[in-house]
Amino acid sequence: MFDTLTGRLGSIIDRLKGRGALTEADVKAALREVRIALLEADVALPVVKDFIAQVQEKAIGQEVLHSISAGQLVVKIVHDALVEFLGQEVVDIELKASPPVVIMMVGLQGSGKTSMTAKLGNYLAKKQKQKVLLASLDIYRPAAREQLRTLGQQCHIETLPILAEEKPLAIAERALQMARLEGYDVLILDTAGRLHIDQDLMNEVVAVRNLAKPTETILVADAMTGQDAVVIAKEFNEKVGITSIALSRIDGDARGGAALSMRAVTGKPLKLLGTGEKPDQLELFHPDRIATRILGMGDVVSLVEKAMESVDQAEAEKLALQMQKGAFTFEAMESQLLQMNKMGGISSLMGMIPGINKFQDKITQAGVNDSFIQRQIAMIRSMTKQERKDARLINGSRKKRIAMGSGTSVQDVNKLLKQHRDMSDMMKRMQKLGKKGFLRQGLQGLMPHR
Ligand SMILES: Nc1nc2c(ncn2[C@@H]2O[C@H](COP(=O)(O)OP(=O)(O)O)[C@@H](O)[C@H]2O)c(=O)[nH]1
Ligand SMILES: [Mg+2]
Repeated sequence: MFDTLTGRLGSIIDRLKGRGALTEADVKAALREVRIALLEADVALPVVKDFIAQVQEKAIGQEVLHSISAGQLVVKIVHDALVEFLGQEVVDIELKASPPVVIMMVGLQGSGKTSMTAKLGNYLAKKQKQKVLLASLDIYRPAAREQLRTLGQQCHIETLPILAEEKPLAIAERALQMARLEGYDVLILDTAGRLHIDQDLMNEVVAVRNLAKPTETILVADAMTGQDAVVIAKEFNEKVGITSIALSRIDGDARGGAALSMRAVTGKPLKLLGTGEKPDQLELFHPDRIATRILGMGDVVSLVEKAMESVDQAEAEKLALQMQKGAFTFEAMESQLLQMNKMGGISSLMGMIPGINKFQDKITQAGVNDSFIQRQIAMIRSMTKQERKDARLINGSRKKRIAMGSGTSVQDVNKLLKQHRDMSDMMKRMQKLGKKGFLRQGLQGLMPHR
C-alpha cells in the first residue's frame, strides 16, 4: 500500500533544491504535491486539510542545512507530521482488567473481523502467554461460526462450542460464563457485520457491549476503505464507542488513506495490521514504520536526521573552541539561538529537559518564548561585523540603529546586551565544567535573570 504517495513525494525532492531557509512559496508548492498525494491515497478531505495546515506551520522558516536539500528537509517534516498524525508511539492491546478481559471486534461485513479475531487470539496466546477463548456471535452469515472454529483450530486456540438456534446475546452470555468458570485470561468476541451500517447492527453491538463490558472494542476496517473510512469510523465511535482500530488487508493494493483518516477522526490509536489471510499474519502498528512506508523514503529521513545531528555537533565544537579562547561573541550567541530554533524552538526543548516543568511558569513570566528568541536573532543580525565581535562598541546611537533594523526597541537591545554579558560571564565560569555542563548551563544562560 501507499505506492502513489511515495511517487508523489519523490518528485518534491527533485524540485526543491534551494538552500537557506524554506520560503513560504517553496513550502506551498511542496504541500500542493503532498495534498494531491494524500487525496490519491484515499485520505479523507477534512483530514488532508488539517494535515497540510500542520505541516505548513512547521515547515516555513526552517533552516536548510548544507548537507541536505530543501526537498529532503520537507520530506523529513512531512514524515514527522505523519508520525504525529498516526499517533507517536506503539500502543499495546489493553489487558489491565480482571480476567476474563473481554475484547470485542466490530466492523462491517467482510472487513476482516473474524480473521482479526483469530490473529489477535493467536498473538495474545503465543506472545503474551494468555489463555484465550474465541467466540463468534455471527449467526447471520452461514458458517461464520465454523469459520472462526477452523481458524482457532489452526493455531490451537479454544473456541466456544457452537449451539444451533442461539441468539447473539445468549452466546455472549455463555462465552462469559465459560471464560469465568474455566479460568480464561482473555475472551475475544467476534460480532456480526452488515454490508452497510444500519440501526439493527448498531443496536445488537451496543447490547453485547452493555452485557460483556469489553476492555477493548476494536474497530476492524479494510485498509482499502477510501473516503467511507471517515463515515464508518465516526459511526462506530459515536454509537458503540471504540477503543482502538485494526486494519486488515494491508498486503493488498490499498492506498493506505484509511489509516490516517480513521485515526484522525476518532483520535483512537491504530494497534493492529492484518498482512494476510493466515492467523499469524499480524503486525503491531508502529507509527514511525508506517510513516516511513507511506513516504517510502526511510533513507532520506535518516539522512536528514544524521545531518542535523552532525551539524549540531560541529556547531557545538566550534562554540566550545571559541569559549576556550575566552570570547563569547554575538556570533556565538546567534549560533546557539539558531540551534535552539533548529531543535524545535524553546517549547519543544523544554519538553526534552527532565524536571523543567517546575520552572515553566517562571520562564513564561520572564517572557522567554519562541518569538523572544526570534527577536534576539533579528537584533544580532542587525549588528555590524565589528559590533558582533565587540559589544563595547554598541553605544546609544548604535542601539537605536539596531533596534530600527530589527523592528525592536532600544530597551530590547539593552536587554540583549545584558543577557550577552551574563552569558559570557557564565561561559567563563563554565569552561571548567566541560562540554556536557556547558550545554546544560548554556541553555539556562539564555534566560534573563531577575
Ligand atoms: N489478503 C488478506 N486477506 C484477508 C485479511 N484479513 C481477512 N482477509 C480475507 O478477507 C475475507 C473476509 O474476512 P473475514 O475475517 O471473514 O471478514 P468478516 O466478515 O469481517 O469477519 C476472508 O476471505 C479473509 O481470508 C488480510 O489481512 N489479508
Ligand atoms: Mg466474520
